[in-house]
Amino acid sequence: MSTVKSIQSSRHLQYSQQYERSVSQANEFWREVGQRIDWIKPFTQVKDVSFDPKDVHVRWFEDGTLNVSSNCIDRHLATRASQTAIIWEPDTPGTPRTVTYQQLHDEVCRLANAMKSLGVGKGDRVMIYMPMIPEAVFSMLACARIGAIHSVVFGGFSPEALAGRIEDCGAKLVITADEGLRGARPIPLKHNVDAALAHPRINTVEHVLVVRHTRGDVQWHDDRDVDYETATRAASADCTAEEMNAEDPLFILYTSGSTGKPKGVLHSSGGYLVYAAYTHEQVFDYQPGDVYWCTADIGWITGHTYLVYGPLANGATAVMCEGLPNYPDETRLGKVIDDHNVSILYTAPTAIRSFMAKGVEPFEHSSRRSLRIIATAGEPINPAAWQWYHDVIGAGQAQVIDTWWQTETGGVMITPLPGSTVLKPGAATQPFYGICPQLVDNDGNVLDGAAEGNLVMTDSWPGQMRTLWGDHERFVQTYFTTFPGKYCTGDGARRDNDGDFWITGRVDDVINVSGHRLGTAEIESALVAHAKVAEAAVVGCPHDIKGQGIYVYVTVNEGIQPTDELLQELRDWVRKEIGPVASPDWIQFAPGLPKTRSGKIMRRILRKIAANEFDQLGDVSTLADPAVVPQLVDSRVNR
Ligand code: 6R9
Repeated sequence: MSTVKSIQSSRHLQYSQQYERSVSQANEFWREVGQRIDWIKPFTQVKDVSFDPKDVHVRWFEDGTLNVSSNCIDRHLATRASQTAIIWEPDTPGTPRTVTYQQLHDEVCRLANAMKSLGVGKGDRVMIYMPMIPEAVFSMLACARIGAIHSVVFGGFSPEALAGRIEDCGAKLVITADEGLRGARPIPLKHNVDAALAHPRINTVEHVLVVRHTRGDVQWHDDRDVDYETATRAASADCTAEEMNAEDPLFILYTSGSTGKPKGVLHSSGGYLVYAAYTHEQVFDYQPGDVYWCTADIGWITGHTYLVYGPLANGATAVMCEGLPNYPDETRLGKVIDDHNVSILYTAPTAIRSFMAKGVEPFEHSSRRSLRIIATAGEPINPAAWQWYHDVIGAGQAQVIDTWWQTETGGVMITPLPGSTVLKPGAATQPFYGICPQLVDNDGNVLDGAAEGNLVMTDSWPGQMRTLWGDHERFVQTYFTTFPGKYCTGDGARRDNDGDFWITGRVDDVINVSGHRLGTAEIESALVAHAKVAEAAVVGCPHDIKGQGIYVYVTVNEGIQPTDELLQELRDWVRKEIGPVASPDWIQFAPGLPKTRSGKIMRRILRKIAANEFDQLGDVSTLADPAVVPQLVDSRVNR
């Protein structure tokens, strides 16, 4: 034990020294880190950044050129052509499919050539709406190879949501599959694409490339739909990688904000890849030979950075699982770990809590001895789930790494580093190298020492988003005006006496359901679009498994009866408008909503009622009609 401690303290010293240098000599530090990827033309400029609201810009390595797909594939071929890049686990347990780096090269090149012959080129946008199959990874890398900008949409989003994103980015091509599978349940992806493209306002899509995955029935439009297999088999397995500028966009990923429609977060090629590869190595202590499993869907940023770009840039062997890690039952997770000798596991607190609810028995069927690092992301992890992750899934021997970050940050920002940080259940602990977090109060005053406040960043890092697609003004407004000159994360955090950060959750109207980010405004606007709804207010509410659940208050139009049928109708409506991810957990018919005299809904009160915290409603006397509060308390949904 004492040796372990002394190793830890010496590594901790290493972290402190390295961190100190990474911020005091940031240019030199990132110049060195930037060498870890292959540049076609090496960069000379490291950084050109301003957070000043009058002129926000973020540029890294801006005179360098590279290709992201060559970095993830070609440069490994000399030494790892026959090494497995991807181990794919099908939804229903069966024979896993493996893809070597050579095969990855050939598949990506064929697809890149097929895309070119469909007229897709540098700067064009390609929508990827795919199940978790290797072709999804090929699609992302094929875009990168020819300089097209991909935008992956999670398969759990509806045709409406997909249409909105296609329209926003003006996609030329959609890549999809006939169906996806999640726990043996088919997801009608191609059908959803057809429905999205039926919207008259969508007129940019020329082709839909379709992978025959389940071979389920789909409608076929000869003038538009192209069979993936046919198109790629006809194409050459060589495709010269496009020389891209470091600042050329790599992808757009839509994420929810506190207001309005989803935002198209734009990431760059050079800075993003450097940050993805470097954090993947450092945060997970990735070493050659490790088998690494990230359970995130590629529809989320975690899937982008830590299932695809980070691991492949580092030449790793990555496990990709099509379905749910608890399908057909809770023994699956452990079986996959044992079968492939997984040494690094990265998952979400919500998954851990759902395993925890089923107890330890399923884990008696596997040893999980191969695990060295077990990490989480996406939402705060409660100490009980942290401990369970460590004791049961990690068999008491793996280190728990709780990583805090966002779609916007591109990679992990606040995290323990294996072996060098003293772990605390529930704490994201220390800033990663080069990251400058600060806590400020609501007036922007800097809080020192042990304190709780708004989490902001005072300086840039290479993985930072560059803008919002087509709306730089909204980018500036959303992230740089609340605390001028600083990047506002939208999260609250507490710093303890050791300087460790504990993330307390969103301070805005974003809710986090099973690690999926949803804007309350988005769900509200879907609800009020229903003919029977007059008004709606949505709040997050504690949920044992999901972290937060969706609690909806609805007032109905004159003459409409608040029936159980209507409840179901509204649930189905939200699923149709946004997708199953946004399905309300609780809906309460409300006679009225608590509003200020200026008409602003007091969500604070609605949150307390939903959470059964009636003694903490605070001052309600400023409401236009305080009498609605006891009525809402009386008619609340029993949870
Ligand atoms: C990577 C990802 C971002 C929001 C973020 C925060 C929450 C993520 C967390 C965490 C506490 C952690 N979040 N990781 N909260 N501890 N380790 O999830 O990106 O989907 O954009 O969500 O998720 O609230 O602001 P994204």
